[in-house]
Amino acid sequence: MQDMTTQDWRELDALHHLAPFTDYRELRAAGTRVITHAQGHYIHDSDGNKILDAMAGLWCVNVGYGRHELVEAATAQMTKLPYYNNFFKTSNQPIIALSKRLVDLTPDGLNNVFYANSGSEANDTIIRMVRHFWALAGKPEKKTIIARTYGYHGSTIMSASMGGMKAMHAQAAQATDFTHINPPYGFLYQGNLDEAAFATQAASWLEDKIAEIGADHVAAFIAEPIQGAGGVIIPPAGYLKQVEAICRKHDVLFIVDEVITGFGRTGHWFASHGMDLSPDMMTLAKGLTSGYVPMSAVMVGDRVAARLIADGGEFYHGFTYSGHPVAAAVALANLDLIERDGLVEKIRNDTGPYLASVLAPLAAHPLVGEVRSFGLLGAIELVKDKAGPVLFDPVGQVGVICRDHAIKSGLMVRAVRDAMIMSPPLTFERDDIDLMIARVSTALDQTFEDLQTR
Ligand code: PXG
Repeated sequence: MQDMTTQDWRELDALHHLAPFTDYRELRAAGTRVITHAQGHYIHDSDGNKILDAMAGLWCVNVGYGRHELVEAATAQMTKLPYYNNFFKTSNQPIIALSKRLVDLTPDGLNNVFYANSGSEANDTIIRMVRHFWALAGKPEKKTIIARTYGYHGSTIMSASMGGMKAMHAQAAQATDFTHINPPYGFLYQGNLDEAAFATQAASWLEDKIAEIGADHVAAFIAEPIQGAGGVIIPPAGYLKQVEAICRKHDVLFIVDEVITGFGRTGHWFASHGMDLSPDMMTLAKGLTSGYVPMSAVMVGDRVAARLIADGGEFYHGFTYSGHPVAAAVALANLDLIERDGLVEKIRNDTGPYLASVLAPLAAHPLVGEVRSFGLLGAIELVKDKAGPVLFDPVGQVGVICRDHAIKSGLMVRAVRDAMIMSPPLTFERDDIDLMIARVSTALDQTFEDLQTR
């Protein structure tokens, strides 16, 4: 396969590979981009393009590419113990060490960890644990889980049903006992309310939903502190704190999905710290290993864990690779790097505020309805008319035009509806942020020009 050309790779890919979240006919007509290698903050393709990765892979390569410490941790662990299961009264040293580390890093009260391989599996685990918990508590009718429109919790049938992506539900992923409320999406719903009033209003949507279903049928509420795949939706200050109080009042478990927001991205180890939350359970994945190998985790709070341990009997759930020693070794090395490089503090005190400051002027661009950021998560909403604002109709096309201009100019960003989304590696320096913003600005100008001639 050494002498294959890019065209050969494309053709072979088109023959056999069904990629995730892909329109196959469209991709086969257009041809895929073959990524060959990556270093630091750049990915390289087989056409020789070098692209600044403003998405950290898919919100996950938080320490950047080519970190030899992670490679060495994997190599050493593979040499010593590449695999052993944790099913039959066995465990392994890296997973024991990682569990202690995660318990120490996450908010108080989350003292037990269940491992899986993806965010989807972790959320499936949560769904089972939550329902099992209420059954053990003698309230099996407490089954419904409330989540939010545009929430993303994964792609297995259960996690996609829990998520709020309608297109996914339409493709055989609408299990029962899930329901959704509107997200605290200020750009669409805030109107003339100030931030505090909007926080209270958005939180009241949860209380309304609990009243509608009846608290004795509601098992849990789950939320991403900042909705990532849904478009970097940043809640008004205090919203989740109010939501947590509503959960407590109605005896509904409060769950946070920190798959994207965890491990420093928001300038705190976890967004829950910055927002002063004490969740009953927490989903972790992506940045846990910086994407070098798959791994996810469910942090289980004391209330749920105590019940499972005391009364649960055998928990009939787990995966071949639950608690994989190589993934655990990589996760530990990754946490070491985040600590050694001071990435959490750097985002909180330097690069996070810097990103906000250089994004702000883009709000003046004729295409831009709003810019927002939180730590190293950023979004630029494109609009047809700033007054209103008036969205494009149909939604989604202009975002793709802008994203494609950005990629052509050497910047990997993502479009969600008509928002340009950024979630760069946590190792981004100010000059990487400058280059990212310069390339996004150029893409905005090019998109604006395209629209004049359309
Ligand atoms: N929770 C959250 C908050 C996520 O962002 C998952 C769970 C599921 O994780 P796995 O590892 O099963 O993919 C995610 C994943 C996108 C995109 O287009 C985002 C994700 C996955 C795929 C695409 O932005 N997030």
